[in-house]
Amino acid sequence: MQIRIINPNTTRGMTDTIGAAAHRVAAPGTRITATQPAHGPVSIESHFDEAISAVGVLEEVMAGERDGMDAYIIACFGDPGLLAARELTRAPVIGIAEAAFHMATLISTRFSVVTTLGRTGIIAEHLLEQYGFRHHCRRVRAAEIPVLDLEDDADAALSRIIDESRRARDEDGIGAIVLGCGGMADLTDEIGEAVGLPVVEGVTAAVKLSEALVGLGLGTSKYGDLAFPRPKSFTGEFKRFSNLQPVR
Ligand code: 5HY
Repeated sequence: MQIRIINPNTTRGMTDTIGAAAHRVAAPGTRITATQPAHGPVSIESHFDEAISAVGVLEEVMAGERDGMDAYIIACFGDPGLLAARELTRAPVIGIAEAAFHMATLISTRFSVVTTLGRTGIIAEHLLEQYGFRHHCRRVRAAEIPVLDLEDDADAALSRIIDESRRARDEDGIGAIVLGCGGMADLTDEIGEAVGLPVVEGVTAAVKLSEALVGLGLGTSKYGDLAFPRPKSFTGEFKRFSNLQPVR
């Protein structure tokens, strides 16, 4: 099977980190393609960044449909464009926040999230509510690091994430930590060893969930709100989206 894992920001180093983490856990028969949009924010740290990045995510799914992908992963902890992406395909589309929340509740009754900037914590809180995990999560914490520090100042970023994860362990009454950024995909083992709690990371969780869904012959339902978008005209620079037709 083929999984297209989409880093919604446009930082190639983070896309490579995400792709490498996905390859590490992929089953022998799973081929991973890690991509990023041709245009968009270099990092996603606000509602505005999320909104802009969603267009690129959708274009990557459209490209994946032409390439015959079996599943898609949106590798940003805000799951940007998730439901819109599901409208475009019969394949499973999984967001890394959604995947991490599901996995964390299978191994603990309470978890906390450790993300990058405190200002984006509300995005994770909205998703917890939307996906029905609000009562499982004790707190959404932030290491207060810019997303790209994960690439540009990795040692200092890791140290801050570990410190915040230890505070979560000691204060929140939890059984697991959820890492709240696609750029943390390569830090699971180091954080787990330093903190002494199970660490759930969304990229790798989404790879295994994608394999499970495809293996069960399950994909995005086309009945109801996730049916293909109604064809219509788009104007201006979005003219290319006019009268979209399903590829398969
Ligand atoms: C992410 N931003 O996973 C989110 C994380 C965040 O560029 N990739 C980004 O901190 O909201």
